[in-house]
Amino acid sequence: MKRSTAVLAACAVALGSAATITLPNAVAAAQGCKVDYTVTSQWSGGFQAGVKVTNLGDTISGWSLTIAFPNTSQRVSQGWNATWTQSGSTATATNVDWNRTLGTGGSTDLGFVGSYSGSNPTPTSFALNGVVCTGSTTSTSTTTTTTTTTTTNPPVGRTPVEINGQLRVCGVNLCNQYNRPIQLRGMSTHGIQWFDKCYNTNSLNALANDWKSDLFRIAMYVQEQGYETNPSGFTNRVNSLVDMAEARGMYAMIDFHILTPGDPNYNIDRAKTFFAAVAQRNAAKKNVIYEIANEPNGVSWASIKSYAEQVIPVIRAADPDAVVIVGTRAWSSLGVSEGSNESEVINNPVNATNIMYAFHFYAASHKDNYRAAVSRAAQRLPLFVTEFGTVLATGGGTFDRASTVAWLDLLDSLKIGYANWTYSDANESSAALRPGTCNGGDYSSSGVLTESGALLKSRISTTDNFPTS
Ligand code: IDC
Repeated sequence: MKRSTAVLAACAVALGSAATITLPNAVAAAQGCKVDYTVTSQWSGGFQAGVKVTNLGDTISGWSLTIAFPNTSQRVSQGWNATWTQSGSTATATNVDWNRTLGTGGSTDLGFVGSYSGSNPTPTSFALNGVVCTGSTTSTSTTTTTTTTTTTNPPVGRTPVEINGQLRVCGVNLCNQYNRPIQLRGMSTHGIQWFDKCYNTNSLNALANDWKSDLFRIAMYVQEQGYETNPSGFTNRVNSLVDMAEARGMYAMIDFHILTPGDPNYNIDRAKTFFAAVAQRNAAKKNVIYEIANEPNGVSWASIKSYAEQVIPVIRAADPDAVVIVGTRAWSSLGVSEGSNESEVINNPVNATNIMYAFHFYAASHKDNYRAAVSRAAQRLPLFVTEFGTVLATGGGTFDRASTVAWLDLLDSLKIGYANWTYSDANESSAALRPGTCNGGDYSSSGVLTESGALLKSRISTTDNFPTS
């Protein structure tokens, strides 16, 4: 019904007010689109724009978006998340591999840096695969903080948790309730002791509905003004964030974010107390994954294994069927960052079932030799990339698109789940949201995304491939 109405509308446009319309036997695919165009910053002679494209028609595989500027003074000089060209006053963005397919209602975030002379008028129209996008919006968000309040309800239809149910480890994979391998893709919070205000109704709605995130990792630092300063307060906050993820059908990964000191045994009593509490409280839920040691460093694998073999039984006593993820040596690099490799784990695995091992990378720092280690290790060990950044290991510096894309392509091909550092507005290049975003209510428009956020949102929001039998 929806399809033929749209075809009729398209024909009516093409034929003007023609009285009789004969539908072809093979009904053409319905087409339609919407573009939200936001000038996110502007300076003398130059500007940056975010372009959110939403497909309102049937699924398309392969697309190009044209943007008609009113004159030739605007020039796209550099764009992302698409291949950009310009001819006269028309700029064209053509899909890249990973955002080729846009399902009905699916969207992708593009952006570009451009130049202009005189004033910087907004585009006159947008068209996706030649069909003009109706209902498009244009705005400038450079001087004011957007205060739109999003009142979107939790997603209707089947959420990641509804489809996949209780997870378990099967072989080297994470499997769903049908015992079929799945990949979960999502975002990590920043330290909740610092960025707590970023995790609220609107931001979680955006993560579930717009990002279509499967996963929400809750990074609870233990030191640095974290858990050790207020155990019950942090335990309660983690539990409430688990509930917020559950209400939106997302998996919640509870990250015991040890970092400095790097020996997890320093915090073993705190770990036992914390995990006993959260495992008992959340035992009946299907959406919880426990990550017991963010990034051990400067400590042997034997010490990490000993820690894991004491903490895992505490979790199992309360919540027997949940997946537990164990950090690995050298900032969860499987030992690589301290000159070792995955063989120390393969030869001496943690004595427990239903567990996975964490691998972390920062794309601008960790490249081919780390990818090679993951490719090898993935044949032998269940891996989960519980944290990664698109930038340097400092969390800042160069945003490395090429290395990030190489990593994500590898993880997709191996069905290795991931959470990106960070879903926050921290003033560092790893953050997905522009500084100041968490002071407002808008987490959905493309104007709130950093370059890193735009790339990750495009990747995470593509249709999941969750087997249901
Ligand atoms: C970084 C944050 C930064 C904060 C610092 C303090 O991005 O704002 O000041 O922690 O501890 C990790 C860690 C993660 C780091 C991140 C970037 O798990 O806590 O966050 N990183 O340095 N491992 C590798 C990189």
